[in-house]
Amino acid sequence: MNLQAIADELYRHQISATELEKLTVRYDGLSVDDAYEIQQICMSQYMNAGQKLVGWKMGLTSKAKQRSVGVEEPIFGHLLDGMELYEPHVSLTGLIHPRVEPELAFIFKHRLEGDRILPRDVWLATECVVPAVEIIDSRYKNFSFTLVDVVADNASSAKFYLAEQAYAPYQIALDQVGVVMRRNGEVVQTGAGAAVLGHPVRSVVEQVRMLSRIGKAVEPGMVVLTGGITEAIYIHDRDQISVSFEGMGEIELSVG
Ligand code: OOG
Ligand code: MG
Repeated sequence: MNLQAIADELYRHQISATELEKLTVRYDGLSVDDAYEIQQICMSQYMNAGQKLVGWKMGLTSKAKQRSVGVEEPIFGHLLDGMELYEPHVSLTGLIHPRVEPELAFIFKHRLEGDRILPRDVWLATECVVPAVEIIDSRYKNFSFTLVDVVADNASSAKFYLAEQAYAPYQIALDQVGVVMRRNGEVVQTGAGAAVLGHPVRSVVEQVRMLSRIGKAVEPGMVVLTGGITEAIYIHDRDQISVSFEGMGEIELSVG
C-alpha cells in the first residue's frame, strides 16, 4: 500500500478543509499501524511547511466520546502550533463541520518516555494543569469514520484553546472536577474529570506508553490534551460556548 500517496491526499483535504470518503472503504487492509504512519507523514508535511510540534492529544478516552463516534479505544494525535487559539475565539473559516469539547490539559517541565510509566512519574514531570477546549473537525463525510480512518486524520484535530489560569497538579482532584458546557446559555453537556479513563492522569500515562511504541516522547514544554470529558457539540456562526470547570474557572468561546 502506498501510504505516502494516501497521506498526500488526506493532507490536501486537511489544508483545504474539504470532506473526503473514508479511507477504509477505498483501501483494503489498512491497519492501525498504517494509520499512525499516515498521520505521521501528514504531520511531517505541516512541519516541513514551518509548523512546530507543541504536544500531543489523546482522544476517545471517555465512554461518552467513544459512544458518540462508535470507536471503542483511545487514540492519539499531534498538536501543532498552528492549531492553538491565542484568544477564545474560533473562526469557522477553514473548518468543515466543527465541534467543541471540554478537556483538561497537562503542561510538562520534564521529559516522559517509555512503557513503564506510572501516575507518579506524570505528576513529577507536570508543571501545571489547565482547563481547555478542543475544536475537532473530522475530514470525513458526515463526521463518520472507523478507528483506522480517524487515526490517519490526526484524531480529528483542528484547534485548541488553553485557559489562562494554570493550576498546580496536586491542588485539585482532577477526577472530581465537574464540567458544564453551555451553548448560548443553555446547558448542553455535563460531565466530570473521572470520565477520562477514571482519572485524566491515566490518559497521560497511556499517551506516553503509546508514544513509546513509535519511539517518541513527551518533551519539556509540551502540552497533552487528555481527551473530551463529554460528547462534542457542533458549533455554528455566532454561538457563544461557555464551559465551567468546577474550581478551575470558565472558558467563554465565541464562534464566527
Ligand atoms: C475523534 C477525536 C477524539 C477526544 O477528545 O475524544 C477527541 C473524534 O471524536 O472525532 O479528540
Ligand atoms: Mg479531544
